[in-house]
Amino acid sequence: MLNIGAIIGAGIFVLLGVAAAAAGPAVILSVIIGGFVAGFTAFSFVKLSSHVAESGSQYIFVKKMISPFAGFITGWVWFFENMIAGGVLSLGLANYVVTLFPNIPLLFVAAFAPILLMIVNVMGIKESSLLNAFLVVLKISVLLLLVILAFIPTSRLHPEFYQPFMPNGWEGVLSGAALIFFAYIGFGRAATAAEEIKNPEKNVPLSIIYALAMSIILYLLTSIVTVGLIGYKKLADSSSPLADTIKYGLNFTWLEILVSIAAIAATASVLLATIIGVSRMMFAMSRDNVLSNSLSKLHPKFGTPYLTIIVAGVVMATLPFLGTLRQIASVTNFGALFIYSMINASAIVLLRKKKSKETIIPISGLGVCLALMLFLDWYAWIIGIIWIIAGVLYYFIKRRNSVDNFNRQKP
Ligand code: ALA
Repeated sequence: MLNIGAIIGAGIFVLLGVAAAAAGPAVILSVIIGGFVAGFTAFSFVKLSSHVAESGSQYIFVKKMISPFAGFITGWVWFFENMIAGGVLSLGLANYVVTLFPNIPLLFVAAFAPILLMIVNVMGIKESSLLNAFLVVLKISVLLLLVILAFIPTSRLHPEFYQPFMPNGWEGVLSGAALIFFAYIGFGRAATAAEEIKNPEKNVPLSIIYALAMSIILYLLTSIVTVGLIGYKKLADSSSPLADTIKYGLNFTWLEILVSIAAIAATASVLLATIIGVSRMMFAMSRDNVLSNSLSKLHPKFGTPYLTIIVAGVVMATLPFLGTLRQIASVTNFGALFIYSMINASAIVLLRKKKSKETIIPISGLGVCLALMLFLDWYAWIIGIIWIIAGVLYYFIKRRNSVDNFNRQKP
């Protein structure tokens, strides 16, 4: 539930439109390519999480397999990616709230949502997991309903909407894949809470495989159906593409409302899982003393790392004011693909140590992650690289200071 909660969200409910604008009807291929890249990385996650069962996942994996410095940079980019993803999710959520209630200001909702979920989260993971489970069931059911109703009583898909299939060629398809990749981010989320999961060596890998397989299938069906119902141009023009698919393609008002509710639930559940993930990762890193120690303080009543949760919520609430959906999503995906490259590199180290023939899989994973990054918008690269440089500086300054302190304390 935690993994699916973290996967199905703004990607399919909102960014499908942005990706369709880039790829045309071939957004269907973009969805497959994105799933393929995620699948390779999921293999590496599975190998690593059955080897290391400690909360903090990406950061811990890279730290143990490559070096503490590489681990730190991975964790550093991970915050960045997840906080910015929080901005995409808040904006996506707000788009659907505005579909239902056109009088409420979009940015108000986008800022309010992370703050509300931050409060739920400070109150403890138990309450959050229950809410998450409910939201997960709702979003899956609605996506399935949309797919089923497109065929019942007879198919309502328009074959002409699939032609021309690739109006912007392969470059469009790959840019679409680089954008829709957002829809797959989060499949490793259970690994960030490994210490809170029973029998993590077995259950974390299983959860990654099930959650990713389910989302690939659901996304594929949804993209085929939405393109066939309203055509890619309408999808591209929409900031709430699934609600518009129903409005123009199926014309069931009740389902349009239900999809909007599910989209709000989906983006909220991913946002919730993102805040949980960010706070647990910050906790793991500050416990290791690579981030300020005060961040790992637990709340006296709820026992949650409340300071890290509050930082995450406040940053996410500010982002929707700073960029468009496509811009924030591209920057998020830069971070995600960077981290997944590091994960694949860590799996290469692990499998080489074991002299396993499977090493070729993470090698291919690393290749496809880097290749997909080339199709991201240029500003995503600039912002991402600036963040990485800031991380490198922070790491060495903090290390120098602690060496100085250590020398001063020596008699
Ligand atoms: N995969 C997540 C989403 O689509 C981040 O919302």
